[in-house]
This record gives sequence, C-alpha cells and structure tokens, in this order.
Amino acid sequence: MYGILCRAASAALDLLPEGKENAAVRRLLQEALWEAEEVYLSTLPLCLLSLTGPRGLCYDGAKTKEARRMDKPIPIIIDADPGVDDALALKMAFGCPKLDIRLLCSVAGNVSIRFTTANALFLTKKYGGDIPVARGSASPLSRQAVDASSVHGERGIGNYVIPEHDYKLDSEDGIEAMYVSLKAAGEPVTLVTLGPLTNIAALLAAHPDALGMIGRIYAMIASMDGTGNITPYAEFNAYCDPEALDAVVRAGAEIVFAPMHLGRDARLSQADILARGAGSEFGAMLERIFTGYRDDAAGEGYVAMYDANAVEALLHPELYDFIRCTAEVNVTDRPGQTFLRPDGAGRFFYLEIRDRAGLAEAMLSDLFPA
Ligand SMILES: [Ca+2]
Repeated sequence: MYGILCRAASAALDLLPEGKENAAVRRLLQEALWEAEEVYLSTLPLCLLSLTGPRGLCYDGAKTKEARRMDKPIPIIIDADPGVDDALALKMAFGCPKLDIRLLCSVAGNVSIRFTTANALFLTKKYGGDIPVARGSASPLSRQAVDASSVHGERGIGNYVIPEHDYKLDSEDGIEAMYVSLKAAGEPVTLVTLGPLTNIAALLAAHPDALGMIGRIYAMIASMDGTGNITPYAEFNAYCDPEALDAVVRAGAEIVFAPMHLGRDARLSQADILARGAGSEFGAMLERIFTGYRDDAAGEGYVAMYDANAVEALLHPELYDFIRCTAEVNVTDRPGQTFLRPDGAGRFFYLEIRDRAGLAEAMLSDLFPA
C-alpha cells in the first residue's frame, strides 16, 4: 500500500511543472512521499534489522528522512551564538556537499549579540562562502540576557581576534530573513540551532505559517534529567531563554535534541584537533581560540563538542541512536530545567551516541576535509 503511495507521489512530482505557482503543491507531495517512504521502509524486516540500535530501540523516521534525501543537498538554516564549540560545529557544516546552507542567523547566548554576530559573520564568510548572514535577537523573549563568556572568552571565540575584513551582514533582521528564506525554499527546510531558541520562537510568533515550512529542528539544547551546567538544574541554552524553548516545544515543531551530556561524551582533545589541522589557517585560528577557552566540564586539554552533535547527527545519522521522547520545560521556579523522557509515542527525539570512535573521526574529518 505504502509502496503504491510512494510511486504515486513520485509520479505526481515528476508530472507537476516546475515553477513558483506549484511550490506549495510540490512541498506537500514531497512531504507525502517522504512519509510514505518512511512507513514503507519501516515495514521491511531487513531495514528494521539494519537500523535497529544496540539498545534495541527501533528505527525511526528522524534519521531516515534526511538520509533519503542524501542524493540532493539538504536545505538548512543555522541559528547560532558562536561560541567556541559553535565555531567548530559551523566549520563542520561549511563546505559539506550534503548541506545546502540557506542562511546563518546569530542569536545572543554565549556572548552578546554584538560578538555572536561578528563571529558568525567572519566564520561564515571566511569558511562558508556566499552563505547569507543575518543578525538575530539581542535578548531573550522576556528575561535579562546571561552569557558564558567565562567559558568562551570575552568575545566568544577565546583569544582569537578577528582581523580587519570587508564582510557585510546580509540582513539586520534575522527573523524576517529566516521567514523569507523558508518561503523561498518551496520545500521543508531543516533548522540546526546551536544556541537559545529566541529567534525560532520569535519567528513562529510572528509567522505561524513558518512551522509548516520547517522540516525538523536539530537543536543543541536541554538536558535529559533536570540537571544543568549553568545552574544545577539547567543547561545553558535552555536557561538563557526557557520561554523560547517552551514555545517551540509547544508549537509542535519536530525537534531532535542533542542534549547536554552529549557534549562531554563527544569531547575531543585539543591536541588531536590541532594535529589534524596543522598547517591550515583554521587550525592556526583554533590554536589561538583554545588559549582563551576554559570548560571544566570538558576537562583540561579537551573541548566539549556540544553543538557539533546537532550538525553531525544530520550528516552522520548512523553514528547516533534517535530515541523518541517527550519534552518538559520549566519556565517558573527552576527556569530552563528540562526533562526528556523516552516514550515511543513522544513527538520528539533525543540523541545518544552509537559509535564514539566513529563520531570522533567523523568530526575531525568534517573539521578538516581532505
Ligand atoms: Ca552554541
């Protein structure tokens, strides 16, 4: 039955003339095709066997929806607050032929919007080519801004000082830039969020129809069990803007959480990173960045790869288990406290690393592609 639906949707797509007037219909048909393919594949015992994780947790749609589209680059928008680990995650995404990065939007988080925007602009134009860059929200939806400059350095990227350059922002209004980009795509766009979810919540509040244009959100945010790193109860990105996270969760967006503990689980030694990047300009930049970076959670000489998991799960879904869950966000007495509870009927997913050695190698290779 689903095989028939796959073929019907595929045939309809082939017959539908290209053109903006058909964009909405194409998107609906493409969505129907993906959904039918997922159900179809999940009924095949061989697929089930090959995609079943070591924890006995079953294949799910989250890892295959993008995988099915690997024949063409995945359209994505990245929202980030660079940030040392953001810089590493962004470099992994830039230049990867699997991704079609439509926009990079800054957000206040690790440091103020002034510095996250400056860092996002320089990193993107220097290493990402022509990707448009927009300035996002300067402060959380309804709270005072906090930062993590004690970890990432006063300007967010350790002791690296951005050289003089002529790079220009493409937009001073990241939320509108995101909406325009989503509308122009004509197909669902994956969001990769590496900071607080202020921009995404603001986007959904201003343009509720944007939700239907977002394929899935890969988000580095939250902890599984109500523990934290900025407070005993809250992970940093969730703590910065709990109302934004709560709004995105409640909006019904399909979120793949890269939770806090994965950052430590996926940590890389600075020596390994610098050895791989020896002789490269980015390697030299990292050497300077690391002199001003200090994360006790990662351990001396290591970098906690929090944000990289959100990118790598998209690029290498086979290295992770995607586990269906529910999500709960505290916006009152313990702001930013989160609980992600495994639940086969849950609307969200959280990630666990399936292959740590494989992931470490993938991260290094993506940081410094041959
Ligand atoms: Ca970040």
